[in-house]
Amino acid sequence: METLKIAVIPGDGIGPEVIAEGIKALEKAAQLDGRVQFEFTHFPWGCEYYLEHGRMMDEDGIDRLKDFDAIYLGAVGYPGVPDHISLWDLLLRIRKSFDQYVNIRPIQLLNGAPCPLKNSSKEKIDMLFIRENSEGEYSGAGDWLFKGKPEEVVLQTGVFSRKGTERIIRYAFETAKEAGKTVTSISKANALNYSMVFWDEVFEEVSKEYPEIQTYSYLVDAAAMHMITDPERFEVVVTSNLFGDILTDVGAALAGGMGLAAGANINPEREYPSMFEPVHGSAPDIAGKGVANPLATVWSASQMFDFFGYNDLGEKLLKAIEILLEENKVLTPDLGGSASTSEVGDRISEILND
Ligand code: GGG
Repeated sequence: METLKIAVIPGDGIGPEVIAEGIKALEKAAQLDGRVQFEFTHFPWGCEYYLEHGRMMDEDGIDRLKDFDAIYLGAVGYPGVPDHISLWDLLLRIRKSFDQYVNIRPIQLLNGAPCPLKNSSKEKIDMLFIRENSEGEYSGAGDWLFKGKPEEVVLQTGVFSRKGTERIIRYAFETAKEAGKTVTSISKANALNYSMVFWDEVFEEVSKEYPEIQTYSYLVDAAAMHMITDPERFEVVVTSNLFGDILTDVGAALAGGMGLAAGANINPEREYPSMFEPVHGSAPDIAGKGVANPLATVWSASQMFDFFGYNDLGEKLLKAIEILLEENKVLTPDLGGSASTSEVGDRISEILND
């Protein structure tokens, strides 16, 4: 039996609540199957840790995480710690240190999930967002000059390297090739006259290696509109770090809300651990109430199974989510129900058992 060592960072707010249910689902599916087992090690990193130690994680945290097969993360950010510190010192630090340059976010409307486009005949929503996850608008490069003075100027630099741009676009084409899908590139070359002109050129170049794949290109503003008016046109979508972050929240709204938005931060070369996390944040307004929706975290667990080659288990977990949604009985308040976070996790386990 294979043993996978998973570093668990529950993080802040609802993070620990949803992660507990994700672990429950991973363990149940693995136990019923018998080919794989998990060894979980918890790390108490996050905003509380920051308030005590002045940093979001141990000084040697990145070194310690190297020993794991994967990382399972809940959420980061809490009032009292500036959001840019909590994000950069934990989540983005891990993504960058481990060159997790692919952020895979499925936008898939499962049967039973609520959709604001219901009855509009435009409800076939099955997109796979491939978001560049290592540079671009999230490069961290910039400056803050003449702070507090009338001539104050702030610079935030987007960095688009040839290596970084080529590899994410190529990853999208490889994904589409395997799935027999189209590839859509989303950029903004009319306004961002260096970075996005370059992005479009690289997309054009790489697309020539895949003449059998149909391609489309949209400006990000038009894409945001089309995602709502005609979501069926999007299959595999490749876009930059910031655009991907924003558009996948639009996608989440179409496919059941943030409680159903899953994500995987992948280092495809497997030189370093990859990280699986729900897209949502720490939701301080509902933290500690036991009502957070754990399904996005369970879905991220399904992505973890896929990543390790247990695609049948990944599908089984996704199917369990769909059955639960179709039953329409054990759902958290965001989906119109009155069940608790752990009741949803328990029902997932029961469905896996059936
Ligand atoms: N689930 C992890 C989390 O707390 N994400 C919040 C967030 O703001 N993420 C930004 C990003 O994915 O770039």
